[in-house]
Amino acid sequence: ELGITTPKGYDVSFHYNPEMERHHFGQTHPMKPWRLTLTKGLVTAYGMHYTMKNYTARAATYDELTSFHTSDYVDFLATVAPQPTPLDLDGTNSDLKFNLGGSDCPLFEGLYNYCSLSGGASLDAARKLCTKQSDIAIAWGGGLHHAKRSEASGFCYVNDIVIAILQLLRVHKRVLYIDIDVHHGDGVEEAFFSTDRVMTVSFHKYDPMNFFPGTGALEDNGPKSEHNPGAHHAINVPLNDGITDEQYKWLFENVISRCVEKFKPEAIVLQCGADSLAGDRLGKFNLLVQGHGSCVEYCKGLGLPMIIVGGGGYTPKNVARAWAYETAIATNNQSNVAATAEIPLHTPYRKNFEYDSVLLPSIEQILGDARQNRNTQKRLQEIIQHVTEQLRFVSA
Ligand code: ZLM
Ligand code: CA
Ligand code: ZN
Repeated sequence: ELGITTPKGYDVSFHYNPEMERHHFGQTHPMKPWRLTLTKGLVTAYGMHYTMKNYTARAATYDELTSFHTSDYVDFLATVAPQPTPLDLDGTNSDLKFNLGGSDCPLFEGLYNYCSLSGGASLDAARKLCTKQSDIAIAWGGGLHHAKRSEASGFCYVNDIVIAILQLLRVHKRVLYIDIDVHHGDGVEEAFFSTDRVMTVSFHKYDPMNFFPGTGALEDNGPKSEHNPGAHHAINVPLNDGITDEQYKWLFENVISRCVEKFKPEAIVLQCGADSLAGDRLGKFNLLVQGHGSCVEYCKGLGLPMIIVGGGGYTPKNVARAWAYETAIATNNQSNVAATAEIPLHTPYRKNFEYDSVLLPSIEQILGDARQNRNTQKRLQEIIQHVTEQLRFVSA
């Protein structure tokens, strides 16, 4: 063991079910549930499990799933037979029922179990916050932000985040949702379009013709119909490829501090999609584990009860690095992680880690050369300007 002492700090809980990793979307599908096993392996290798409460997440019940989703949709998810991955690779097959069975959202073996486990973990996390048994509750198996009330979308079938936020709203007046996945958090945004009790903030790559899901423009701040209390409560931060740690951290802190100041949330849900890291199979940012983690650090520093969920992340070893590092931030184990920059030898998954087996590889180690940064400082200033103007309409 590494001689880890229990650091003073927040009560942290970790909600995980090893059953999730047994599910496969298909041979070459980007979403690999075993990245959760890799994450848990690293967390354990560093001894972080001694400094938080560990819960085996249960499956969400039918009633819990239908707190957001329609029963038609959940019934179909529960009963539809698994189907082989379709050959229709462009996924433009519009006669799919509930958008299920295309190449993005295949009908694989055990799908309903997988969805319920993801939902159960995030919901357990929410309940721990509601009862004040946890200050920070972590559910890396959640974060599936594209799922709609009655439709699967972008590798997401059940929106565990919406279900968890609905639970938080039983106890907390206002919930701030923050999404650092490289994709727009459209499902969560849409679910809370008509309430002023949830503010959603998504940072994402925005290129409507070429990048999924194509929504989340700077000017999209919630439907501005006359009597919609939810207007102005959707904040979008559209970005281009190549953004660096320094820019992202600066933008994140500027945007989030303003949101917190005006909206005065009583709880935070942070979606930590790791496809915003450099070297991701789908994302093209230049973020290091440190830059991604600085968002978790900043949110923790706000001192509000917080749920941390996963999300995207398609280069499994980098996902595990980021989520282990972020677990360390939550549990105050950061110094242990930094001091042991080399991944501990006894991790059973060490063979999965390249780059000399370090936890915090440099951009050169990951990419050879950084991607060209297509974000100008001027544009980032404009974003902050627009967000500030939107927030004039928001009050606690
Ligand atoms: N084609 N296989 C992010 C969700 C992103 C829609 C274009 C599918 C893929 C992708 C699937 C093995 C989160 C789109 C893409 C080809 C229609 C997306 C199966 C490769 C594969 O090799 C693949 C046969 C597949 C899917 C790439 N799909 C890349 N990008 C997006 C969805 C989810 O990270 O935000 C949260 C978990 N879909 O661009 C198409 C339009 C389907
Ligand atoms: Ca996002
Ligand atoms: Zn994503």
